[in-house]
Amino acid sequence: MTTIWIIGGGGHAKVVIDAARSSGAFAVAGILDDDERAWGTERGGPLVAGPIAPETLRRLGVTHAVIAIGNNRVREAIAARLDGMVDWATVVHARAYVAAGATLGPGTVVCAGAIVQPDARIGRHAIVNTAASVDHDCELGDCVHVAPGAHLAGNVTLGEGAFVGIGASVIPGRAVGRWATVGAGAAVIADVPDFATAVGVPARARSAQAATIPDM
Ligand code: JB2
Repeated sequence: MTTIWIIGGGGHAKVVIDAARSSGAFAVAGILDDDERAWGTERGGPLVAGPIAPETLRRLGVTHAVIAIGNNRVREAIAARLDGMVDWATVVHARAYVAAGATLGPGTVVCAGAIVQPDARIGRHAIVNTAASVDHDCELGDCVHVAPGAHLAGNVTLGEGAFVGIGASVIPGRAVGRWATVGAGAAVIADVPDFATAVGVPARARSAQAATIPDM
């Protein structure tokens, strides 16, 4: 069993802690979060021990971690900041299904009820959230998020940082571009360009003027 730390102490952390524990592969040592009001508080057992900083990792002897923050840009930034300092854990809930031949990158989380079918390839720090599905031969880039109940048919491509909202679906073979957003419940039947937002049934895309990058 590997001891891991959870990075981020909000709602998604609860889901990731549950997935990690259920898998039987991990013991959760604690949580790191930059919000000092959270320090010393607990999340279903593990305590928030301090900030997301190299000094904290050294002080606590953190060797393995997973970033449990829903925002794709924030996960990307934290991963870049800590890369090389920890090994990123790949967490699959005991009640998720990941088929033979599917691959999951370091730091990726597959939540309860999610399904990943054969030969799907998923990059680093991705989230396949509750009861989402990723069908055969899909290719998902780093830091994507397939929200709860969203479904990707076979051979779908998600570029780095793409977000597919709750209950949305993408028909076979379509591509959702880098850092694009698919709105809740949308039905994607045509490719979505990089950085665009696509909403509705069928989904219509509008280009973004600029990607919003949250503060670190
Ligand atoms: O820019 C940031 C930042 N933004 C939020 N930099 C750093 N270093 N930390 C950040 N955080 C931290 O992530 C906050 O301190 C907070 O503890 C945590 C985010 O918690 P929150 O509950 O707001 O979001 P979440 O990511 O846990 O959950 C979101 O995503 C999930 C997938 C929510 O939308 C959930 O409803 C959703 N299920």
